[in-house]
Amino acid sequence: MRIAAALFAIFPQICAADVSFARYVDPTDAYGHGALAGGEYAALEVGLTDGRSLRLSYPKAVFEDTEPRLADLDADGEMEIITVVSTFDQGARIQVFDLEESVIRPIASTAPIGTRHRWLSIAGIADFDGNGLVEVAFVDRPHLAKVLRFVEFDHQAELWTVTSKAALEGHTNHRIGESAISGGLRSCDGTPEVITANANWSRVLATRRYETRDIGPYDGPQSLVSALDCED
Ligand SMILES: [Ca+2]
Ligand SMILES: [Ca+2]
Repeated sequence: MRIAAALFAIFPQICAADVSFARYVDPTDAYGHGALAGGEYAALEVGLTDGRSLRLSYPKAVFEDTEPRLADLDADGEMEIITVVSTFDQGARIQVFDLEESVIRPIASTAPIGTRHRWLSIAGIADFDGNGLVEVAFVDRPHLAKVLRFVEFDHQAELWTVTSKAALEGHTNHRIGESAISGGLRSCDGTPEVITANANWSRVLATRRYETRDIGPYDGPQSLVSALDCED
């Protein structure tokens, strides 16, 4: 027992490797959507704090996103990995993974949009309504439906639940064919807000606690950058 305890003290990472980084790898045209330029990947790579790296891929789906996002959704001190997975026949969904004994494990997801070549773009991750649980904000079909959705992730007794908290029409954060997602998360006064453009890219919108307000004209990409910098 003493030896085991001593080894754990010296090499805690052997017993508790955590997520160090995550990235999408292996760009692919297998899905052939092309909405997000350069944004379709065959695999997710997760680096561990002990130096190892793991990979995960799907036979009939791709990662369709700019980058995986790390956030501790259940406040247990370990990062979850938030991704966008697009299946060839059902389109995009938010897919969350964690590490379980150094295996990338899918733990929670939204329902897929339901149609091939229909996408969603993540806008921000925070506790947007202050109830202690984290929501992921995303634009559902930023070129078509343009709905800003908030979904809450809750982890209780080994069970993850995903709950829709709000659906607000008239938002977008991506133009078809661009490689980046525009707007995002800001917190100018301690309350998280999502910055988006309105549906026809003429106004900048700020949404806090599921209420949207118009904060000025959209005069090009700099308008959203300035808003993220709390300059409105
Ligand atoms: Ca966690
Ligand atoms: Ca919340």
